[in-house]
Amino acid sequence: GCATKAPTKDLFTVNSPNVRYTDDFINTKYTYRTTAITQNADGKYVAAPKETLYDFKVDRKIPKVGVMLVGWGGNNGSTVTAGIIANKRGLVWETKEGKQSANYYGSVMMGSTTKLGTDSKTGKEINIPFHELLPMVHPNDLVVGGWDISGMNLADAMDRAKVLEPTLKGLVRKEMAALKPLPSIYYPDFIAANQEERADNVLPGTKASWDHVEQIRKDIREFKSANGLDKVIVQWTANTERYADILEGVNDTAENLLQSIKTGHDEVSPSTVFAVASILENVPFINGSPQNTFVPGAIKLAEQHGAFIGGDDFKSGQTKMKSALVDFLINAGIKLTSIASYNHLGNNDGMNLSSQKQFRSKEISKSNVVDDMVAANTVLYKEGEHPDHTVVIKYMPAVGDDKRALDEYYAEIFMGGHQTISIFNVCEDSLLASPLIIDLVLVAEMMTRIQWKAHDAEGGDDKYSGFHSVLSILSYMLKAPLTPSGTPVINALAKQRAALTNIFRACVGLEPESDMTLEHKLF
Ligand code: NAI
Ligand code: DG6
Repeated sequence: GCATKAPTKDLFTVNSPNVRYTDDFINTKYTYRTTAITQNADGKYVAAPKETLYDFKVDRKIPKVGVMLVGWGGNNGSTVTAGIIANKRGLVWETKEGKQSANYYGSVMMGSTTKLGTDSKTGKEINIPFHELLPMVHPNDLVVGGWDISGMNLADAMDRAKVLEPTLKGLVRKEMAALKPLPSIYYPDFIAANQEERADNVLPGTKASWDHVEQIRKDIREFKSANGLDKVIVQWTANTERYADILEGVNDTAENLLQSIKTGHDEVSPSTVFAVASILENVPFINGSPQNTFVPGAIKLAEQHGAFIGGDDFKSGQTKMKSALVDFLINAGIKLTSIASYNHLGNNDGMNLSSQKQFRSKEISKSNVVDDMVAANTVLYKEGEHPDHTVVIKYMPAVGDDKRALDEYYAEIFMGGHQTISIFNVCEDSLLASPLIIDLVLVAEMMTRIQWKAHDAEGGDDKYSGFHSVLSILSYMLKAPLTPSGTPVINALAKQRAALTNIFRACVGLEPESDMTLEHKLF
C-alpha cells in the first residue's frame, strides 16, 4: 500500500486580478494590513490601520533537493532516513498490533491541513493539505546524506538507536547499510566526554581550522553533484554542544569569526564551523540543537552572503505542549504561577545531556519559551513578573528513546483558587523529532523560492530580494527561535502556526485566515 500520495500539481489556483500565473512563477500583488499604534502624552493609545503593498514572486519549479544531516548516524538521523525510505517505497510492516504503513504523522506540512476558504455553494470549509498551499518539495523526493563522528553505517546506527520495529528495520536494512556518514569534525571540549568512544570517523585536528571549512564545503558540493541535486540543505542534529563564549575580537563580527577559525581559536564550535561552511556555500543551515551555534559573527556572515539560517533546537514534545498550553492558559485569563518540567530518557542524547555544560544549553532553550506570552498579558503579570519555571533532565538508560516528560502547571484562578495540571508524556523522542527535520527542510527550501519587493505599479521585474537571512518562519518547529536582530521572539504556538500559514497564503495572494466566519453570522 502506498502511504503518501504524490503531490498533485496546483490543487487550487487563485482567481484574482492581483495574482498572475506564468509557467515559471506565481506573481502576486499583496496588501499587508497591520495596525500602527502611537501613545498620547496622557498615556492613551491611538490605533491606525496601515497598509503596505508588496509584490511576491514564487518560483513554481520544484527542485531536486538533498538534505545533509550533521549527526546522521544518531537517533534522529537514522530514524528520519529510514522513515523517508519507508514512505518512498510505500512500505507496510507487521507489528504486534497488526499491519503498519509508512506515514508522515507529526509533520505539519505532510500531516496537517489548512483552511483554504469556504465553499461558495454549501458554505462548508474547504481544507487542503498544508503542503498544497505552495509548490513544495515532497519528502519522498529528498536525497539524504551527511556526516557523523561515528562511522557506523545507517543500518547498524538504526539498531543502535533502538527506535524502529524490527520488521520495518528488516525491510530497509539493505538500503540503510549502503549509507555511511562522511567523516566529521570533533572538538572534544564541546560535547560530553562520554561521547568519545563513538568518535571513530573524524577529520584530523581537534580545533577549528580553515581545512575543516574547506572539507565541509567540498563534501556539500560533491554530494550535490553526485546526486544531481539543484539544492542542498544542511541541518545540525548532532549532539548538543556547550555554549561558546561570546568574545570581542573572536566571534563578534563575521571577519573576526573567519579569522578565529583560521587561527584555531578554542571558542569556535564544530556546529559554527558547519554553519560557516554552509553559509559560504549559500546552502541553508538549520540548527536542531540548543547551543549558540549562531554567534554574532555567524549571523552577520549569513546576512552578508544572503544565506539562510534557522534555529535553535527542535521543539518536539514537552516544549511544544508547553507553548500550546501556556498560550491557552494565559489567553484564557488564568494566571500561571509555576511550571515544573522533568524529563528522563535513556538514549545517547540523554547520556550527552548528563554532562553539566551540555545540559545547561538545553536548560536555556527549554526555559525561555513562555516569556512572550507572559509579557503580553499585562493584566495578569506586573512588569518583570514571571511564573517560576524549572527544567530537570536525567539520564535513565533503561527507558531508551522513550522519553518521559512530566510537567506540573500550577495556576491561580478566580478568587484565589488554584488549578494544577499534571502531564505525563511518553513517546519515542526520535519519532517526534524526525517529522520536524522534514518540515524544516521543506519550509526552508520553499523560502529559497520566494522573493518580494515593495510594490511597483509598473510591474518591473528587477528589484526582488529574498526574505531576511534569519528564517524566523521556522519558529513553529524550534524551541528557541532565532529572529533577525532587534525583532521579537514569538513562542506562542498558535501565533507561530498562523505566521506560517498566512505568509504562505500571502504568497499566492490570499488574505490571512481570520476565522471570523461572518458569512455564518451576518445573514
Ligand atoms: P544522538 O546522540 O543519537 O545523535 C547525535 C549524533 O551526532 C551521534 O551519532 C553523534 O555521533 C553525532 N555527532 C556528535 N558530534 C558530531 C559532530 N561534530 N559532527 C558530526 N556528528 C556528530 O542524538 P539524537 O537523539 O539524534 O538528537 C540529536 C540532537 O537533536 C541532540 O542535540 C538533541 O538534543 C537534539 N534534539 C532532539 C530532539 C528529539 O526529540 N529527539 C528534540 C530537540 C532537540
Ligand atoms: C530531554 O529533555 C532531552 C531533550 O533533547 C529533549 O528530548 C528534546 O530537546 C525535546 O524537548 P522538548 O521539550 O521539545 O520535548
